[in-house]
Amino acid sequence: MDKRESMWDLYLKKGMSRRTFVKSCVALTSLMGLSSDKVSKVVEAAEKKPLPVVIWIHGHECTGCDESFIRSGAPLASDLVLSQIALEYDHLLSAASGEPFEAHLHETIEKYKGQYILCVEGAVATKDNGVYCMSGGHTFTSTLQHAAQNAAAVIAYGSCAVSGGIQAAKPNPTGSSGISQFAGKTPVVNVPGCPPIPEVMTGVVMHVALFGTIPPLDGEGRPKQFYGNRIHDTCYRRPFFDAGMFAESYDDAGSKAGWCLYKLGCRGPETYNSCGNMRWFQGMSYPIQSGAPCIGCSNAHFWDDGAMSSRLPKFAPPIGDVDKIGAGLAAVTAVGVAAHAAASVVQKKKHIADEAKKNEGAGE
Ligand code: FSX
Ligand code: SF4
Ligand code: F3S
Repeated sequence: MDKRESMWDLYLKKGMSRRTFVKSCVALTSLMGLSSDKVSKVVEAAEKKPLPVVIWIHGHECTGCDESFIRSGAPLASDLVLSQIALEYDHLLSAASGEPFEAHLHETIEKYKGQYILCVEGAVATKDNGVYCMSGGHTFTSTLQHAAQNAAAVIAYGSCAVSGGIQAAKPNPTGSSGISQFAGKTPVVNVPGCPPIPEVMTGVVMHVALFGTIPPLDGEGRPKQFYGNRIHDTCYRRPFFDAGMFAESYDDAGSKAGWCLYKLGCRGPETYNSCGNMRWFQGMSYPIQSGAPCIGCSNAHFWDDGAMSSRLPKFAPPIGDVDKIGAGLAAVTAVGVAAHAAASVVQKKKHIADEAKKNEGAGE
């Protein structure tokens, strides 16, 4: 096989400084959820390891995942694609098309057998021998099987690839499912979300690329560093949940003042993802910050689970109990436990309720 360049080789070739290289390695270390004492290991790997060959295929989906990925801010997707990985094939990003493009896919698989990372977006349409999802004259099922079984690792990118997504929603006319059953013995990393946070994808790809292993996974095959917390655990509206202060409609004064969106069907209490701490678009915002409840887009079968309805989350107190939480906190205050925290919450509740009344009055 020809000698492939490392990330450092490429930085040198482009005339980029050692300082820029080390800065990129520091950024990658934090992106992979590693502690700062691992920076030297990342630098060493980035100096020596050849750029990872990545093949990126798309099945039954909306392409929103790749659209999310190309908006990765830290690192920029362009830096990743041009300087940190060797992206050999991508249905969306490659300029080539037609027979030479398809031939290149098969050549890459042969040439880098057992070494490349396969990123997969979209579900597999299994019904009627896979005819509902075809490209280049092949069913996606056969392309996926061939590419996955010869890969070093497979990354199932997006809820469609992980569990079938909207294609698998009832009545699932195409027999769509997630991809893992088609990967043979190749390890699969699940990165759910519709779409997932772009920097999460970058972090997972670079972890496999630089360390040659998949990151630590939870019981559902998701990288622990990104899916270890519920949205509810890191939500900035959480003090209002604890105080029993809930928005009653999308645009009421409470919603605008940051009250909890639980009564509007927020799935934060049952959804694991990093939206609350990483946020989107370089930390700019995320659904709850924009006034929309979490619809649980990282959960399997969230479409069938009433994602767009105001059904209350399964793993939180029933609404009657939730309404009592604020009163419960006040009682706790009375016996002097967590007095300051609870009192400030109750005080805030009164203050915000007064403000909300004022605003509503002003709006009439
Ligand atoms: Fe699914 Fe992704 Fe949702 Fe769309 O590739 S996870 S429908 S954002 O595009 O597959
Ligand atoms: Fe945040 Fe939703 Fe939890 Fe309320 S229910 S605290 S809005 S995650
Ligand atoms: Fe999805 Fe909920 Fe985050 S809807 S984008 S997991 S806040």
